[in-house]
Amino acid sequence: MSPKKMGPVVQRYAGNPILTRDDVPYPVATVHNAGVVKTDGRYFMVFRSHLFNGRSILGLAESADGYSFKVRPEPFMAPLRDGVWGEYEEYGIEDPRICQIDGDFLITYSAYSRHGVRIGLARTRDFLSVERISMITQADLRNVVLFPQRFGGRYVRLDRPHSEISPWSMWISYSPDLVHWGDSKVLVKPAGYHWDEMKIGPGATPFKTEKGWLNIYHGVFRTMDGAVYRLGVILHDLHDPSKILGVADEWILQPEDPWEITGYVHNVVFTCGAVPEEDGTVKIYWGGADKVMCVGAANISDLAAMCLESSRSPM
Ligand code: BMA
Repeated sequence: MSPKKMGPVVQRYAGNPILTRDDVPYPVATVHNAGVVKTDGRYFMVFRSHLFNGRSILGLAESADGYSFKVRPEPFMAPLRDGVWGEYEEYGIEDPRICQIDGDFLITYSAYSRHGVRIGLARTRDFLSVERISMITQADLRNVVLFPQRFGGRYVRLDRPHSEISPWSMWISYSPDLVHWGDSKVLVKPAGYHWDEMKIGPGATPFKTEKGWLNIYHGVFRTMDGAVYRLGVILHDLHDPSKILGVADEWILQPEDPWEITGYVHNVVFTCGAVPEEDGTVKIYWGGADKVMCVGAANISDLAAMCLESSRSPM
């Protein structure tokens, strides 16, 4: 029996939404699409907020239990105004993912400007100060997640280039230094007439399990009523993340709560962060309708089983 038959794969937290604009001590229109990491028993959340001019900045919230978050009085990252950053962050910064590696917390985020969207990489060690490292893509790539370990001495990332010719798919690339990336190849494509047929993109930073790396991603389906964003799960080989062990055929989460169905953009659940816990569950964080933050928990073994036992073809 598939795990889904026994109940929802992701158990929503009864106190959702866990963070809204009312919790932010400076004026913002939304709180959503947050990267989350747990370190020394504390949860750090870097979340996106629209300002009232429609452009986004990143805020920081902290929690002792992963459910109840307190927002810092000042924004964590706002677009810089000078140099290369000023040029490419002019229209705002969005959708942060956090990856803990070698004692650093690396943050990848979408930087928007009149030149398109590209990905910036920043680093913090303490969530107090943050430094920009580099722009790591050219235009028209989004959803960059880093793996929290090196493979053969190289950093590894997943991303999603924009292409008119092929449906928007998930790719992998490698880097010796986090700045220069290459050896790119496509790993997973949207499946025709499937819940993720329009486009897919990496979501949360992948996390290690006994069976492989779990990658919670988003998939989009176009309907007569607009697009629907849902979450799914992919399992990558432990030693070679370019090897796909399975792509769960069924979604794990779709917009159902009122604040997922209605908000800034309707019918969206979008993840940028998940935290595996010692009890065998993972807390998955998602933005609801691009306006609020929500959390739910899933059994890690159920997610892996969905990938291994009822996989659709990756390509
Ligand atoms: C995507 C990104 C996300 C957003 C989603 C739904 O293209 O812009 O930031 O959550 O659309 O609007």
